[in-house]
Amino acid sequence: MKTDTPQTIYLKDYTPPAWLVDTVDLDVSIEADGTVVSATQTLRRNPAVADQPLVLDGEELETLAVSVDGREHPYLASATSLTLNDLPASCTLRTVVRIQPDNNTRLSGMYRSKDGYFTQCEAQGFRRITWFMDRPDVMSTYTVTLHADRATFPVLLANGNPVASGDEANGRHWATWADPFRKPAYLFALVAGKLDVLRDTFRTASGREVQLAIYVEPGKLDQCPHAMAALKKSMKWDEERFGLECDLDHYMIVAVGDFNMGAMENKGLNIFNTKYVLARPDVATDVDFENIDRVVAHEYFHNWTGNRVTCRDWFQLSLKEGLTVFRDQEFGADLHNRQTARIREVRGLRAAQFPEDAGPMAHPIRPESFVEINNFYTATVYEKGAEVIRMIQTLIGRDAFRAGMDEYFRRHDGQAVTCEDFVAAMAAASGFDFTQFMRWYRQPGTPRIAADGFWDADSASYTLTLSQSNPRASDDAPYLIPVRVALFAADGRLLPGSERLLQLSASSQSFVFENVAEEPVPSLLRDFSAPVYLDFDDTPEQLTVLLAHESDPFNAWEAGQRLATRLILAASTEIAAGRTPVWPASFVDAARQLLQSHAERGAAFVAEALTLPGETTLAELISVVDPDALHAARNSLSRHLAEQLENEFAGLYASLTVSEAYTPSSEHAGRRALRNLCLSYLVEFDGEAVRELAFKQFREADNMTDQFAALAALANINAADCRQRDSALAEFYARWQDEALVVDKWLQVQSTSRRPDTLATVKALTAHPAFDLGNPNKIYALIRAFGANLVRFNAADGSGYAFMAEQILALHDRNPQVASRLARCFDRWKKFDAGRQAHAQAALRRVRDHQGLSRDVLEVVTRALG
Ligand code: B3K
Ligand code: ZN
Repeated sequence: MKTDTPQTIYLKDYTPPAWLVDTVDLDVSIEADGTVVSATQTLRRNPAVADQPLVLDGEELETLAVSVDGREHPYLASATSLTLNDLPASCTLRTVVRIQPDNNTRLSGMYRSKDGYFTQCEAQGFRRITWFMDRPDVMSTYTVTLHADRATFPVLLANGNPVASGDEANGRHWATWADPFRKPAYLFALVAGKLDVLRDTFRTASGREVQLAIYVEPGKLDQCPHAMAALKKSMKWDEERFGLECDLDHYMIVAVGDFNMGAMENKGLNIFNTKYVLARPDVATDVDFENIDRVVAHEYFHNWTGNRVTCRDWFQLSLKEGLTVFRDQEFGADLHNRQTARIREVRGLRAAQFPEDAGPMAHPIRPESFVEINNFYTATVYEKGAEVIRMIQTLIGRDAFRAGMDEYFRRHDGQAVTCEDFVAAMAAASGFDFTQFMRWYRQPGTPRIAADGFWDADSASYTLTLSQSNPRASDDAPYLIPVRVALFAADGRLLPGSERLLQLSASSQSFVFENVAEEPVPSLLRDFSAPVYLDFDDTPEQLTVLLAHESDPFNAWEAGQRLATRLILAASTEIAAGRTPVWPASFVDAARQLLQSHAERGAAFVAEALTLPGETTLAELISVVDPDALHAARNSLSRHLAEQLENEFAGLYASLTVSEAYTPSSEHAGRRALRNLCLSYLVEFDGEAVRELAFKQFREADNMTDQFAALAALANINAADCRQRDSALAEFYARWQDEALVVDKWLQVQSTSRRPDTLATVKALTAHPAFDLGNPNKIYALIRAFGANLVRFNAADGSGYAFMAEQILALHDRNPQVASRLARCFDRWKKFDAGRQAHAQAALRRVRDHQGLSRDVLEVVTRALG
């Protein structure tokens, strides 16, 4: 394997393509000694660009023939490019290459999985299939013919519509597909395999009938109906909310167990990780069901935001990803529970994106440079990108946002465009000036807002002063930040007329509220109106008022999180100093009231409100993190709540049982969530009675949500004599060993366990038959999830770091994209003490200095060490 010479690509260097490709004809023949790809492209010089040779991208291609207009033509080939000089202004280029999908362990390009051949071309996988200008601003019309053995690969699929098919000699067959829509190469897909199919249809608002199909591993059809229902709901929702109809005759989803990411929006032929397709109540949890809704919708929504209008270059990735995440979030909120959806989005943002934005891989939602584009499919581009879109909607309102979307498609349908083009359409539709707002696209780092309030009794006015800063930004210029605010009375009443959307545009700015007759309790950043840190010295009493009375459920939840955060951080300092933390009765009282209010406020909300902030989120708030003290502090608060509220938890546990047959509805899911939260508090005591309680739930559950919650509770128990823990883990594996996605859960429940011996367990599991270094889901479940286990990964002796370095090196050549994601586990190494830092640095150096390290991993570890 050759060593890549890492090259940095810059946004400022963008130039349009010198050639345009109108049509692509692919003939793909799957044979015993490889796959032969004959590609015929009709080319013409781009009239807008000065004459240049034709330079095509390629990777691991064995070139068999090259001809121009039917005649041999000289060419210059390197490992990654094919250059042709002296071409006529328009011509037909034919190349024939052989590729080896059976040896493709990177899962980029065309590769073999258990049930057949699959492709993944975003971002730059098409060049691993044939010579091509592999860039998103080259859009062409594709026709594809596949040939393969009929018995082994009865299903032959490509983008678009089936045109013709037939038999060939030697038991082979062929099929031709034509995609009427121009598309960039990254949206190309093909599948050849032995698969079962679930079919359905959807009639669009204008009366067109779309054929729907979900292809899965034989025997898994009973796990497809939920995804099919999600697809139909998404199609309807996009018509209603955005007036966007499906433009296809055939919409196919193919599920594959070996896949680097979640799913891929290839035009008319989505390829999905099985994790986001397969579901049945006994094998998938409520969260799995909801994730499937969201991911199916996400890929479907890309058909407009990504495919009809695509990205000019890869720096614009957030143009399609931020917008499409925003769309799937809105769909999920409408379908399930808007309140808890928002809470979970923000929890996720704080656990993944805020740390990323403070670490070595920090980048603007539109990066300005990269070495390996696959390293930039990040929480920043996706989730912060979605927050930026949400802020646009907040600033101009829902109706103007819809008008802006209409304008975006009116202007750019069929084009490859930039983030500026999107914002310009929003500006045209709303009249809003986004000049200052564009800073959100250009700067890395999470801005901070410091707030200060002053109530003046004489004038009955309240002055709120907001100041902003972002130490990671390249200069001090202020952002435009929407800040939703309301004022409450001490008894919890909303002060009339106090609900406002403030536009913070200066470094420091004061906002005056009139007719405020009493000292108010301010509620800032309602519904998390901007992705920022808020520094405000609110008192525990004020937060308790908001937790109990704030009518914006997000900020009610947020008040509880702020209270818990302060207590845990203070306790962590106490514990580090060898003292025992003391917990205030007021917090326990607030928690008790929450539990008592579950009928009015909703079980799902109460479950979110009583889930303490995660260790990774808390660690971001500390300058030098002591992971053991932080872990002990958080657990100590859980245990304290469990002791003080034992009766409440036990009572609710008994009364919240869902007696109806399982459905993943948000109402039932909310009840299960709260009941299982009660269980997780009860096991804090770890006595025989609660072990039995959890074990009974484990054994008797008729659905995976309850079974897995019980297993997770038991898996955290440290006592060596806990036979229920050992039995549950053993029984779970024995029962589900043939369900790959459930085995992933079994691995993950062990790699994320609090137990001190977790690393030893994880190491042992790497040798278990269930583990497979060739399968990304297994690596994510066992290795990457361990890397997110703050207290165990960051063990003081450096054992977690050394283990991770080994795993990265074992994988970097085989699958650079997945290895690079593992390397991201080191992002926050500089937040720990000198001893841990020395261990982490040694591990990172060991990886960096490895001969022939893949470009993906090299970029991540170089930035981490820099
Ligand atoms: N667009 C794909 C991601 C492709 C990842 C390439 N490394 C999934 C999605 O966002 O829908
Ligand atoms: Zn996407």
